[in-house]
Amino acid sequence: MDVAAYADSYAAEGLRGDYRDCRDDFTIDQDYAAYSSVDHTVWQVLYERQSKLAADLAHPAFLDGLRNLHVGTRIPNFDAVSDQLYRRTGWTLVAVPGLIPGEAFFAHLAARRFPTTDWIRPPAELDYIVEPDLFHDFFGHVPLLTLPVFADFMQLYGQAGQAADTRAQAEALNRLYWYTAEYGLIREGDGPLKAYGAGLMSSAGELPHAVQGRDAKRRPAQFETMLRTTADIDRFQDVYFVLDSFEDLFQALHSEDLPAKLAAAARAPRVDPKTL
Ligand code: HBI
Ligand code: FE
Repeated sequence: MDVAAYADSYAAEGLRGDYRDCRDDFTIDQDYAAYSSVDHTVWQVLYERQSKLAADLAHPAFLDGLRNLHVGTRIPNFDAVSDQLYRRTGWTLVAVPGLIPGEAFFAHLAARRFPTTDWIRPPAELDYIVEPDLFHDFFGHVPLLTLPVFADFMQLYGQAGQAADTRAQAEALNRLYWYTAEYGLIREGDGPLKAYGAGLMSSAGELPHAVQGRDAKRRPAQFETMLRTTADIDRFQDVYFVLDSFEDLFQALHSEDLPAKLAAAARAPRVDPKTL
């Protein structure tokens, strides 16, 4: 889809982001000087709140990433972070005005580029925002890209998206992404339960709920089930899937029978998370 057509359709939904200056791959330049002091303060408030929560609830690799990328109390400069990230796992950040078409998104991931929204939410939406903003994309997704096995999984995800034969298969991949990269939990061996999904990392309420909530439903991460399980995007998840290891996630997409599994999942009936 070309940028102008997408910008018109997307803007029509009333979501933010200025797509007029996008390059053909939907990237823009991060205009660091354009951030206001309010923008930096919103980042600082969210960063300090979520880092405190993440200290106990996030997988250690997320915390290492946050530290190693020197993520701090001002909005990060994407190019500076890309230099660091590239040295670790070959990933770089590209600025985008917001959600971009799946095809462009998959292509960036397949090339180890993470599309990162360039605007941050206003104070009035501090606690909840419908679409991903800079805080969700950066604080939620970027730190774990310093973990080689997860960085490799994210590239495989992009490649799988590019190879998907049908829309139904791409939608099955979206569901997998949702229950892993966005809302995934992990328990390695007899270690503690930890969160790694970006939607959890960037949410003050859902992070403790998913990891410690007695009423949260948790199930072992089963690849085919995650491909088929639907999700409600605007409330806490009905189910959280728990990985045994990041290696399992990588292997799920690395297997040569992935196309057959995707085709089967796309044909199979959807699974209602309430029935799990
Ligand atoms: N665009 N910028 C951006 N960020 C996303 O996370 C994103 C997207 N477009 C599509 C999308 N995610 C999902 O549909 C992917 O599973 C493809
Ligand atoms: Fe996300």
